[in-house]
Amino acid sequence: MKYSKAITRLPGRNFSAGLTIAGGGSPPDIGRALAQHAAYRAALSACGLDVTVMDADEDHPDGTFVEDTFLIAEGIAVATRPGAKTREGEVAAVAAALRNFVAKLEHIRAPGTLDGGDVCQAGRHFLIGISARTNESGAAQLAAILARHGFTASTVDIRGNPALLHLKSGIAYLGEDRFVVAPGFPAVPEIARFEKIAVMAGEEYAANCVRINDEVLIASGFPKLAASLRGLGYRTRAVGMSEFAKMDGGLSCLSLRF
Ligand code: CIR
Repeated sequence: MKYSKAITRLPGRNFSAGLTIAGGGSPPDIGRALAQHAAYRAALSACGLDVTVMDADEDHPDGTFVEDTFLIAEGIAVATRPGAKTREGEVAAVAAALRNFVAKLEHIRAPGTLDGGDVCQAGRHFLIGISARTNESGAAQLAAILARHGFTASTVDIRGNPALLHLKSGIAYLGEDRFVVAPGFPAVPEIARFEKIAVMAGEEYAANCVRINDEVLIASGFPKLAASLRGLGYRTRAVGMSEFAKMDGGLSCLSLRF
């Protein structure tokens, strides 16, 4: 799939007040987070994307994780209903930014909840994670919208694996019938026929990588996965993610790509 655009949102001064289960360690440094965000945007541009940068949302400390607010796929834009109460208010501003690019927006409605991080597209099929953030109703609503557009969908319950905040914390689709899969990710019958690139223990965070046009964006500091990807012929581009990782954010969640 060829992408040409991305939407991103700057982290705000309140960034360290966001949700975290990883937490516990040192809080993120906002200066370093802004520098990493700039490098991330530069990487998206280098992959050929036109990058929109939204102002920080000082009322929503997790607002920089824009991926959770929308699901965008060929001709479809679905406003989510984030599963964390503190994140519900993030959607409206992203919807406004998207209206510059997309004619029609669809919506997940109560009692459904859905985070974009729980949705992984693999060609014409979507995996939807049932998680602490995405419930059965949200997944069913998204599956119905996707079906109207000719896509199929199935769910994966990740609630048994506390290391996975979202589905895409543990899995990424690269194209060419290939997934990157973190250790401990549940078996998914719908993707049994696909090739799986195993992420090594200790490199779990890197499973959240992103194929963008001819490159794979990967968090820096994970040499084994980078080497496996290069061995398969992918061009990799590493981006520093330390400050976003402290708030449980991965590479994919910092942008909406379309
Ligand atoms: C949260 O807990 O919602 C944020 N601190 C991190 C969200 C990361 N999003 C993602 O992986 N798609």
